[in-house]
Amino acid sequence: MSDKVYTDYFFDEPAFNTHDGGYVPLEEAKVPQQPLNVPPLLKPDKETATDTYYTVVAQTGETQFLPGAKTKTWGYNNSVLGQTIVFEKGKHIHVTLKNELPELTTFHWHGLNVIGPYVDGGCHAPVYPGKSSQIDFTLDQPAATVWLHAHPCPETAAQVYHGLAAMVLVKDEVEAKLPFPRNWGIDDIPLILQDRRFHENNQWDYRADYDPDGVQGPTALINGTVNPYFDVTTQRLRLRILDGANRREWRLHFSDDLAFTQIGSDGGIMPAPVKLTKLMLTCAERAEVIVDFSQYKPGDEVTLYSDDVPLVRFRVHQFATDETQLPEHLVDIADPTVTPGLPVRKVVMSGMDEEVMIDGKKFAMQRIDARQKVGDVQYWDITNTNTMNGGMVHPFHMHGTQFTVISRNGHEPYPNEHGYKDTVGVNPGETVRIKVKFDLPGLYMYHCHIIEHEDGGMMAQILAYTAADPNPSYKLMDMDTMMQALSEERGVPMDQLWMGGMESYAKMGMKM
Ligand SMILES: [Cu+2]
Repeated sequence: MSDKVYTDYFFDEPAFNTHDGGYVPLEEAKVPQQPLNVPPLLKPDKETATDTYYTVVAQTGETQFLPGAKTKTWGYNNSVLGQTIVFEKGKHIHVTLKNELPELTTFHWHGLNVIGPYVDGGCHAPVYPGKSSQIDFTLDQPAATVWLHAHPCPETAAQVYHGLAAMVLVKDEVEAKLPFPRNWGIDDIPLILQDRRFHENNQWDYRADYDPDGVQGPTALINGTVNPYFDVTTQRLRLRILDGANRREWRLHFSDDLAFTQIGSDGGIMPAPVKLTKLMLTCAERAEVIVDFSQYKPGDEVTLYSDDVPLVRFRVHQFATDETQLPEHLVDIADPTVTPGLPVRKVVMSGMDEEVMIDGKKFAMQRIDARQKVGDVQYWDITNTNTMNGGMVHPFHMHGTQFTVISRNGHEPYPNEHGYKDTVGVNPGETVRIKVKFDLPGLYMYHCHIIEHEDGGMMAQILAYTAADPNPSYKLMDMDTMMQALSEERGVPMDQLWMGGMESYAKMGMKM
């Protein structure tokens, strides 16, 4: 592989979240170090040569993050976050989605190419408390690190903040042949990066911390662990990193400026490995990296930081020498020709705080904003009209497809953006050109993944249609149904119902 080592974060420094008026700096954890929690792999209910059956339960629980009182949390088959779900490419997957929470939720498969709007699990696929629903799909996409999270608009941010986020691994035969570590919990580990503020009695209080530009807290949680360490027992370690925070960007680097190798991005393994000393992730982005500890000896400690705050301490133990070299080329990325005659689709993300919009509109569940034919390949130009000073990076996310990044303001994308992506950070004043193709018909959302921005209306939806069925009709969720349900579930009158995103509409004099 190339010896070139990149030593910058690529994104525009003046737009880093550290410059926000509302920025909440991370604080170094004061509690004793604890072993990093590694969410176990979820056991299938049943497995045959062709089919796999899972049950995913959204449940309430209590989690011991800090000494003293446990924190009330939500999770998937777990008190918080979730067990890790594995899908094999080509297998027919059946999932029972059970809601044991006190309120409605949805199960969104972020990064999976599955049909919308129901299997995809966005806002149109509510599962009510005490109820369950069934989905099934066959995946035709490469091995990747994706995730499951709640997506009931405009309550997504609060539910994810409560803990509804789990890692999902897609496996295939191409990845299986590459010389990567893949021993779960030993040399292949998740790092789900989140931040929270602990209030009285160690509880989270989403409403108290509410900020329309994104909720932050001073305490970093890695896989739900405060101040974790991990015992390194192999020379090479594969980290599957997910920015699972509502708003926070993570600027990652190791002590000693240890270089590491990125092998994967959102949609799977990258065409070529990229060596870095710094890596910035915006909300919902993933990166798979391999860290080589060959220069360390037993007893050494290597620390992963975000900015200047330690996140995870890797305690080096005895390990066997590993001479594995990564090939220059890892996987092929399809580069389909743009369908002749299609204009470039323009998408504009504008505003901050309550004023956030896409194409001058706030999201409406019953409105279809755009159409694209299944199989067509089209350029999309995603523009962030914020100004550099006082603006912010908006992570643009699409459901139902993995796109490729073509250019940033006409220049090459960042060196680690040559693989499939479903989320791309757009700097203020920048236009990012992406190439988009839908393989499956359906209604799909696209939005900023600062979750308070999507709840606040920086979201739209597109119909991917076929010539055989150009105008499919879907039963779409609506605000009255949503509010009626939440009002009953919470036992509060409709006019006293609070959801963060509602304020953004109200302050703009708009109806949801
Ligand atoms: Cu945004």
